[in-house]
Amino acid sequence: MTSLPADRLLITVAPTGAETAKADCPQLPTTPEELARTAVECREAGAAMIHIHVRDHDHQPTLDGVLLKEWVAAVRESTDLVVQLSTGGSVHDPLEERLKVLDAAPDSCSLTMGTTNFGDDVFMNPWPFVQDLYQLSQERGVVPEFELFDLGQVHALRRLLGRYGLPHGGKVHCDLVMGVPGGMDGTADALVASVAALPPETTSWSATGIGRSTLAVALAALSKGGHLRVGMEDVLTLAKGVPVERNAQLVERAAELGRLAQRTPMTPDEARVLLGLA
Ligand code: KMH
Ligand code: ZN
Repeated sequence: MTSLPADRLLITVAPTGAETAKADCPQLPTTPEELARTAVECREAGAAMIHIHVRDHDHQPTLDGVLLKEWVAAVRESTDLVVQLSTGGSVHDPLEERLKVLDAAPDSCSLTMGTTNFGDDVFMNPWPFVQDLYQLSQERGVVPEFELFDLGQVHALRRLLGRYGLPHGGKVHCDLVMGVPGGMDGTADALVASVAALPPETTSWSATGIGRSTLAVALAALSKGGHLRVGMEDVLTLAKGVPVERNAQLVERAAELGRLAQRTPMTPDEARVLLGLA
């Protein structure tokens, strides 16, 4: 398989994140066993890739190398999902620790293209770090997903590709992360502006809208032919006052929106073709 039917829809699930406390949301998957169960359910619902943030035995965010490998193995043993590790971690993680995430040998890693105000915190991604992480991903054969929180970061991606060339596998996959307090708005207008500015090397892109912006962003992304990322990292309610009980509910909703737009969820093998992993 070298190319995909045009109707295929990549659904990525981001089930955990680093921001929500287990005590506030007991249904958040924060152990390898919970992650494996979540992965199986989300695969059945139409997800092809999983974006993972790891938690320690106290359910706190961690970049511990042993735990990272354990969580990657938990997903690989239970599903065929494409495994993407977050290199963003939490806003408190040091940059050196974030580079070491690639030691866990994921298929893909997130790579945020610039520093962003993140609520009351700052998500640090200085240019030297971005360059180091990108070159490391090329050396290790890990396919990056470029996380774009604002239009300036789209420009930075053009600069990065101009300086260092294409990622391992030759494909350029981006994810617009919208509606973060400090980043671009989660609106159709912001999505259209970002998509128009994507580098010409871009081969695929998805979008995710944080919180209340999730549906506006998903519908705009489908209208523009993009892919979707959903999950409890970004969204904790299905509607006002209706909590998400399982990540698979968000994947099911994304698959249903896709069906209305005449898109078919792609399999993990198709996602491997899309991302240059096949
Ligand atoms: N948790 C945020 C600080 C990523 O995974 O690469 C960063 C984040 C992006 O979630
Ligand atoms: Zn993340």
